[in-house]
Amino acid sequence: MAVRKLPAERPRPKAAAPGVKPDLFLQLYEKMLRAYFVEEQCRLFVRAGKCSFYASARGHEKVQIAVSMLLQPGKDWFFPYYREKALMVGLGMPLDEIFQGMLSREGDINSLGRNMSEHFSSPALRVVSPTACTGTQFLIAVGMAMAVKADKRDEIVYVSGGEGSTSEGEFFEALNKAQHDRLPILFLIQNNGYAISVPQEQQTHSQIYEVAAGFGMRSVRVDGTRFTEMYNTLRPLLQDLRAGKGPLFVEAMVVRLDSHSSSDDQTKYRDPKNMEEARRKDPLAHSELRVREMGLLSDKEIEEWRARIQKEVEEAARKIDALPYPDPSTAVADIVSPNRIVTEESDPRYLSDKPITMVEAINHGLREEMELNPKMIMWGEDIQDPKGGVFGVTRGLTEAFPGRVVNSPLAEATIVGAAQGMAIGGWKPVVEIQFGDYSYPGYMQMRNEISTLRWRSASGWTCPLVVRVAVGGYIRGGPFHSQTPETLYAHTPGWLLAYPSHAADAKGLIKTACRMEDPILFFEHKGLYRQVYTKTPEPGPDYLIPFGKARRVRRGDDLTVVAWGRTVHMVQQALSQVAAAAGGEPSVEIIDLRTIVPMDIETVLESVARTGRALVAHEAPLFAGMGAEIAARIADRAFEYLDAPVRRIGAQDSFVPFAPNLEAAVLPSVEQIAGAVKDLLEY
Ligand SMILES: Cc1ncc(C[n+]2csc(CCOP(=O)(O)OP(=O)(O)O)c2C)c(N)n1
Ligand SMILES: [Mg+2]
Repeated sequence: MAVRKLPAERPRPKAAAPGVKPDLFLQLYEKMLRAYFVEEQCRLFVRAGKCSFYASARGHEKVQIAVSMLLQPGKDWFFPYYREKALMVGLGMPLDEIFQGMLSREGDINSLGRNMSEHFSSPALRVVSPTACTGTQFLIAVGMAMAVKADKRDEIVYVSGGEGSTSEGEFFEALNKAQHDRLPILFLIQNNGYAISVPQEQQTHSQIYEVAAGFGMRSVRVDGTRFTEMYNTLRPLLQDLRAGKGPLFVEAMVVRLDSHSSSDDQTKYRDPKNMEEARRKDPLAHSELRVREMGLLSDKEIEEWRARIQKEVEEAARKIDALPYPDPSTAVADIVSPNRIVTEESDPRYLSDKPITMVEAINHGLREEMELNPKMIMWGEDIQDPKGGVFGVTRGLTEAFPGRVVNSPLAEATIVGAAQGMAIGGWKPVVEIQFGDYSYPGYMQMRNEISTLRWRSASGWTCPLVVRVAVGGYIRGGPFHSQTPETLYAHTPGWLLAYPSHAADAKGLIKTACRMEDPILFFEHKGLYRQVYTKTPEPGPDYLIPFGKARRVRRGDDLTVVAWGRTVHMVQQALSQVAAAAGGEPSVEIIDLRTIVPMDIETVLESVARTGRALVAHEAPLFAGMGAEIAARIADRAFEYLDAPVRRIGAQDSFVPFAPNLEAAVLPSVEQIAGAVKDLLEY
């Protein structure tokens, strides 16, 4: 596609527009040309079948480049979305890197071919790898702005999205948190009037910049296809932002000159008149006109600039196109850190004989880690003193560490999304989800963003953080205070998952979690928090338990029972029942996994190879539960040692009902476990 034919040369008024120097126009024009030829080249790659996802930024390029000129590349932070090639050009991302990302070629620093094209990432430019999810970026940027503010740095966090993405709930959460905390964040909404085929009037009743103003935020609307006014409007506002005057919201009205993406054909839903109107606003054609009107370049010079930049772009494209795809052996690298931090369980060096509860153990572990790491910070619903969490786990910590243990808004996506951003910014968030049942507003962040960050950026970006989650039933909590969503999270690569069953393990594991380099889910069974049978003497401050090392609760020769969390104690009770009935202790080995991811399957297999029988007991529903995974591994690798089928005990495939007898009918019971133990021993 050629740029529209330029109008005949006009008289040359030499003066530039007020407040904008001529060389700024030339800088803008040069970058727009470069972005244009990159788009043209990508279009060719799509046609040749070399690039399967392409989202043209034509029509958005002026605002993107203007912003790149107003912010400070390498100093400020960028959370872009998928339509920002021109921003990358504006920031000075090398053409090689742009084409490596677009073509997924070997050495691609954006993602090593893992993330989709158009999803640019560059640690050097502080461009944080985006996902394809619309709207998730806002909260992560908020978290980064929290980090910048906490560090008292004069950096700005830029986050952008289309107008369609402002219908997502997380957008509103982000505005709320950003304004509440007066964060140094620039929201740039590029309103091109369409979300794929959906026009804005079907999207929202309100004007987007007014929505932001409604949150109390400084908010402006600008014409993103024209430079001078936009530049002059934004410059002082961004200076204020850098000076700490709170967030800024900019709705830039732009046009989408091309289809939504290479998979879309806008002629099917936009009429020719509408498209012609958009073309009349073509930012590049307008800039060429202005450059000529202002006498900055002659026609001949314009032709020379075009030829020079086109050549530069085509050469880079050709060079990268000649590279192979990344080696397939690299496809699953970078999912978790290669550095395990703790590999051996240390001596507990108990502080005294006095037993402590799990609540105390976790609280003390957190306190010790807060003392060690001044960058560790905690938030969650109600966690601040004097309440200290609905279960009291963080009680006393706000007082001990003023400003570092705070209440969050009642918004789980904010809790985990902001944690991710702050972790990227070098802090160590250890946040609380009050009930596992309510982790789901944060699930998008946990499933698509946090989990994939290290992998999708080829370790360019990481977010070590801990999400403590109160889980589990048997507390008469009903369907929405009893869930154990371990399977959901264990099935998401990138997360490590701990699930302790007693006080000493809880302390050793939470301390390790606070030091690890990965996102950690720390499941705390609320039915165990204060149980006498989970009490142990308190391990000392150097006690660390590695992830992926199970604990042998007791030795035995005839059956291996694998459990974790509350079921560990149920298995012990079941064995007492069996012993009472049989008049003697059965020789049963109990293995407490302690961490579900990574799973210490070797200890399980070694045990099953000795006992020849296996039972897995868990609280979550049986269907597709962790028991299925463990049983499958035993069947695969210890089949020849088995003297009986591998059995599983779990909850019924239901929700947890409220009435006590109904709850008991759904969740696994000690009697069921005892029955399974007996059956297997007699098999
Ligand atoms: C959470 C989520 N839902 C749906 C999609 C599919 N999708 C991708 S882009 C898009 C439209 C986005 O429009 P807008 O935010 O206006 O940005 P634009 O593409 O117009 O720049 C949709 C529905 C997605 N990527 N993520
Ligand atoms: Mg749009």
